[in-house]
Amino acid sequence: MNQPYAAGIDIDAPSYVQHHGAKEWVARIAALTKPDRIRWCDGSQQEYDRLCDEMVKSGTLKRLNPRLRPNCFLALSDPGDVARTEDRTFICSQQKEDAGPTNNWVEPREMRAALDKLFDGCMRGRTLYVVPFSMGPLGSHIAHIGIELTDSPYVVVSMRLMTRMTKKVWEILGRSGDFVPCVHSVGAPLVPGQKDVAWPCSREHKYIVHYPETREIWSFGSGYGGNALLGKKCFSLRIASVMGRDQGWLAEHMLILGVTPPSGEKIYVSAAFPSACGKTNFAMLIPPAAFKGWKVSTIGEDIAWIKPGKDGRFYAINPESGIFGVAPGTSEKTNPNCMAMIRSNTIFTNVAMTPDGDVWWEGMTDVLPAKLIDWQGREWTPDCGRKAAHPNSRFTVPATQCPSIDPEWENPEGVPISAFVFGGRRSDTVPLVTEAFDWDAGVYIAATMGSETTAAATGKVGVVRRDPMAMIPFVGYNMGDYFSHWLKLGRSVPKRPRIFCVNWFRTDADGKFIWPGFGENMRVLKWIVERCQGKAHGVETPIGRVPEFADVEWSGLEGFDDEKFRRVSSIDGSEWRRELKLQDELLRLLSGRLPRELALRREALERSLG
Ligand code: SAT
Ligand code: MN
Repeated sequence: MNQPYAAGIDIDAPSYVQHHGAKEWVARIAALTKPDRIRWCDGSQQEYDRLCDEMVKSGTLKRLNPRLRPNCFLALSDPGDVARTEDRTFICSQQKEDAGPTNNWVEPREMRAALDKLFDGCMRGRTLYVVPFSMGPLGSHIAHIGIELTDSPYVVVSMRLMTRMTKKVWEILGRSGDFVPCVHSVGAPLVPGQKDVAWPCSREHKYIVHYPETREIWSFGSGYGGNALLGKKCFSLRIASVMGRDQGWLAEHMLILGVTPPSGEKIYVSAAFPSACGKTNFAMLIPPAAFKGWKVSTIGEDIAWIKPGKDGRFYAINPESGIFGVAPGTSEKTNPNCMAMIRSNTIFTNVAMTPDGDVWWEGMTDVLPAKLIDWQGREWTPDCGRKAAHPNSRFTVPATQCPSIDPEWENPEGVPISAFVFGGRRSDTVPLVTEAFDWDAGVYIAATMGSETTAAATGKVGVVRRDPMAMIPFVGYNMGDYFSHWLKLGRSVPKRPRIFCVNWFRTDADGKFIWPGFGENMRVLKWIVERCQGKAHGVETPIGRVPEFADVEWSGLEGFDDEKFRRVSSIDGSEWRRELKLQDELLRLLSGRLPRELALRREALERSLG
């Protein structure tokens, strides 16, 4: 049944769309945003190819050299639209307290009024695309469905890579199934005859808005990454964290990897790191040659949805089906699996282009190319003093292309998790690896984890920013309540995972990393796996259990002696007493809703440090 929405045009829904609520919603949004036309996307390859062709014609995409990068494209964004905008991201719960002190909040009625004005006519001259998608394998009891309405074809093709975007979603929804409505506009209407730009966005207004009670997402003004691909951080973390709180599961900013030791006794590990800590590299780690018979496989590299299973364990899925990874720093040395993954069928955004139509970014090769077109479309030479690729430039690619993808990665039941790992970037204080004494102690470690800011993010280096569970920009409700949810849920799961804390980033007096990192992180991972299997030895310290030098596999790593090991793993009482004081800033901020267990754990820690 088609419905007129404006000037007698109807929404022309395909017959397989049976969901009246969804059709009404599309009609309502179309009446508000006033697009020139509506396209119902089916997620097919033909549709993807057609949209890419259209974007090549319009100048939004460049086709890369088909010999060097078959079926790959490059998009260069507006220089003012290059990353998620956390200061323009809002959690609009009815009560301010329910968003909590770590989120931006605006009263929902006030926000709706502001957005109504902005969205009115914002798609003029453009096409409204209706994008049905599933986060998680179709039909999995851990998966959920969303529909994104967007006026950006770049978003449509990106959503096809990042989510299960298919018209089959409409079958699953039937006449009345639940979905998360996601409305997105680049916020750049066209007047008749106005020529479009390659990367439309709004210079004046950016809003990334979540209504947790009604589970809606509204995004205005940006076409970039997590601001616009609403299945990612907006749905899979901010809204899903609220769903998880209400329904008894976890939506986490975590990679999921499998480790198979030579014995064949495979286990799965889920790990949370703030951005710029090498999550994608860790998820695709290749064990050093000395680790004969060990295998690491990838389930996901950014987000995990984790649900208690009937057997008393946690089961996790990767809700995404693609990878939206940071390009700079990715190389044959740091992540060969990733380099193989992005050889074809990849959309690159804001990287540099070589004269022969390939891509390049800082860190890709030791030798700099003599000439490039940089991410702003300008000529670049090594001595020009500018970066060729934007520091937050990206590749978007189907996860199936990852050489280390785990055979279970689409298992609708998920995979059982044996360990949670939390890590930040710390030049001192935090040792290479620690195992928490128990669940509550682990939640404390995760809740108080911090990471030093990198110049790219803030312009300031070395300031510790608290980033609980690497979720500070992603929890859709009060962070204190989120800690309570973790404590409670863990207690209800008899075979809960062990919790570990890692830090690859301790530096020496010259500011150089002491730990070699990358594939060598396998040495730490092996200890974690063997702790879970009850095999490895560790010693107690005030902050948790740690390996001694002899507990770690060193074969094949020349020159890393016990003196170096001491420098990456020592625990200094005075550093830790200072650390507790720094942690207090966060605990005080959340004091209104901080669970008692964490306050008690803080006291116990202080006592044991003496
Ligand atoms: O832009 S995204 O939010 O998808 C990636 C990130 O900032 O972590
Ligand atoms: Mn992320």
